[in-house]
Amino acid sequence: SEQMRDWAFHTLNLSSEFRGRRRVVGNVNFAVSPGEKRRTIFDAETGQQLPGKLVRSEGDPPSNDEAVNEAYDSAGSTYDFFYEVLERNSIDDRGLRLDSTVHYGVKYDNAFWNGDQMVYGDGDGEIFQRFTKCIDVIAHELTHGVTQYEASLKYFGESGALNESMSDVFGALVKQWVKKQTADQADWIIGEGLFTEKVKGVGIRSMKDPGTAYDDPVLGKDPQPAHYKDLYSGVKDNGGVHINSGIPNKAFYLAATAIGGYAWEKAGKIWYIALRDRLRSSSDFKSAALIISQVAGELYGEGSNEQKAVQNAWEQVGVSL
Ligand code: ASN
Ligand code: ZN
Repeated sequence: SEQMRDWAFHTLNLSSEFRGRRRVVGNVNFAVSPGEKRRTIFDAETGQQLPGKLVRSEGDPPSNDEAVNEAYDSAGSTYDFFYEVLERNSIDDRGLRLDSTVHYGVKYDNAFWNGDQMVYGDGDGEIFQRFTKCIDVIAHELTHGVTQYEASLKYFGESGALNESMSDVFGALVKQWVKKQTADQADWIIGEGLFTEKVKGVGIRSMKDPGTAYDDPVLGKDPQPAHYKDLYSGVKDNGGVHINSGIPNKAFYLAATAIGGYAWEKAGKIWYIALRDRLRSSSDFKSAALIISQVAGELYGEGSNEQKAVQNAWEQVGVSL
């Protein structure tokens, strides 16, 4: 019966508990089959109380509010990407419900994962438009949830920049997967179209050319380095988590384009297995480069073109193995 199949899955899935280091927390649901996503969208109505008023649940028809529908649809695409491409059942790999709150705060210029759910501001309309506009921004926030359940990369310094980079990597991959773009066809811009037309910039970060996404009188210039020699070592931004992520972002871009084809098929899989099974909360760039290169060798063979592409990519950004 249907119920037997669910129990069979969950019995099997329990053994995967010991595959990596897994935490068993959150809203685990034993009644839902793998691949069946559950989304709920809440409206904070410009307040800051979370989660806010429930406005759309799984299977409900679209709302009249485009932010609600964008949060719902892109959370769905992100779930589908992780399930179909990486065989992961939601953020915790146990079917966690995906909760999102839209219209958080007044003119709130950010989106974030708060440890339990996604939260999206409407933007101030001067610099930023609403944060649900971009699927890669939504997938970025959801990936913070995945990282929390897996490597749990400490949100400071190099481990924090790796945490940020993982969110950009899977943010970009979800967008490319939905658009069916190869590594060569993709723009590798995070948050393309998120700025208003007043801002001089194409998006919030470029994985292909870190440091070039914007150069604007109000915002200033994109501060991301593309090479380890330009690592930011100050204390701003948790030790530059959104700044130094340019370095591992560029390494991913270089590896994915050297391998060629759809970036999620090989490069994405290598990075994901490293995130799920190998990286630790205190991993730095050098240890991540080593681990990711090892995973490439395990998946595609020692000395394979895939492994060489990954090793070369890290060397090109100044992180020697
Ligand atoms: N949007 C930002 C991020 O996901 C929010 C933050 O600074 N944590 O990284
Ligand atoms: Zn982030």
